[in-house]
Amino acid sequence: MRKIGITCYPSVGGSGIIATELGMLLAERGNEVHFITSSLPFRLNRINPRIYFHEVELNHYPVFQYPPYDLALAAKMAEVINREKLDILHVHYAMPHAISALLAKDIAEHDVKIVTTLHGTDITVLAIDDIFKNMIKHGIEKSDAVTAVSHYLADHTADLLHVNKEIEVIYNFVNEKQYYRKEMPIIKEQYGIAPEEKVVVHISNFRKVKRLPDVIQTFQLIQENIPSKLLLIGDGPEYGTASALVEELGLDEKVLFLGKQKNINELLSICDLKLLLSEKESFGLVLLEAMACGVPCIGTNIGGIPEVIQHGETGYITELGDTKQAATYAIKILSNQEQHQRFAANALEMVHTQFHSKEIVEHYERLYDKVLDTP
Ligand code: GMT
Repeated sequence: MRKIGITCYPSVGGSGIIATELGMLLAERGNEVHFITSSLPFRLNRINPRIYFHEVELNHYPVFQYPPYDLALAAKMAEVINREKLDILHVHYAMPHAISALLAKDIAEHDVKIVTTLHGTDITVLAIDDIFKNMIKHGIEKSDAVTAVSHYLADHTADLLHVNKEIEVIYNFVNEKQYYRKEMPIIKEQYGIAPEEKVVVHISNFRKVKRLPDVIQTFQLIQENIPSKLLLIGDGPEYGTASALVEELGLDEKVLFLGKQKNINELLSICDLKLLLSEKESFGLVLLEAMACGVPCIGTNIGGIPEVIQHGETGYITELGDTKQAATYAIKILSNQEQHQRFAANALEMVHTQFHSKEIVEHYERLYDKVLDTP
């Protein structure tokens, strides 16, 4: 039995989902798991006596202009490393979590190995800011092992930071017990969607990089040819731009803004096609979630997306900003039932082979054992 500490951003987001699902699966496999996070991870929904939660408390000290999250986290990590005698501290994000972990390792008396997983946002955003570049490089090089969620991200990190460190690719996964297609036509009815209408979906945190206008413009072309509705699930800074565009294009009746939702698998189960037309995406976990629910996907030729969608097999890859091409592919899938069924079956097959949770968790365990065996 290994004693593993896990740190991530516990709020909604792919990295938090992966870290939490990984922790729950590791506990099911007999490991003792200690989440060290600023609040209870939102996906932590299963009871297991081997799962512990240690809250990083942020007090507002009058002398500090900002509460020092990274330092409070390091202090908490050091406390948990010592008290629980952790073997591994697995942090998600090089910046700031690997840096806090390195500091905690220096402070703690008990020896611990640090494993860092890169999810993309830390590298693509922070590593192009010169202030943080060397710090991220330091966090990566001083970790005992580093993983990235796609080959794209591993290569991009190596090119951008010239890191002297092997970066192992371990793909993301979904919890297959939660993500599967449930036939629930009642949900379609509740949202006012007619049985013959096709449902297109986009799920994200509505950041600019997710290119919501491209999603809406693609849908505009789709609905001219196929009776359909677009579900926009999530919320974020681009909400205003998206809703203005929907109004401008006269699509109010056809685009449903659902906001943040919990039971994504049930919503995905009424969907026929998923669009992810981002300009930055190291993996695109939402694609895998859709594929697990038998939904074919169209994504841009960006980052790790082509590693998740097999062009012409589970969906299509389009060039960034080419909404006409995306719509042509969408209409092709939605108007050909045989092709749709084949893509859906292929997508499920991919989830259960290339991205199977058991294989991925075992991969992480092998990595933990490798670092524990290295003096
Ligand atoms: O995409 C986001 O804005 C959220 C971000 C996160 O930190 O959760 O997602 C990143 O990690 C996910 C899990 O590995 C990946 O599926 C996303 O592609 C990645 N986002 C980007 O690279 C922009």
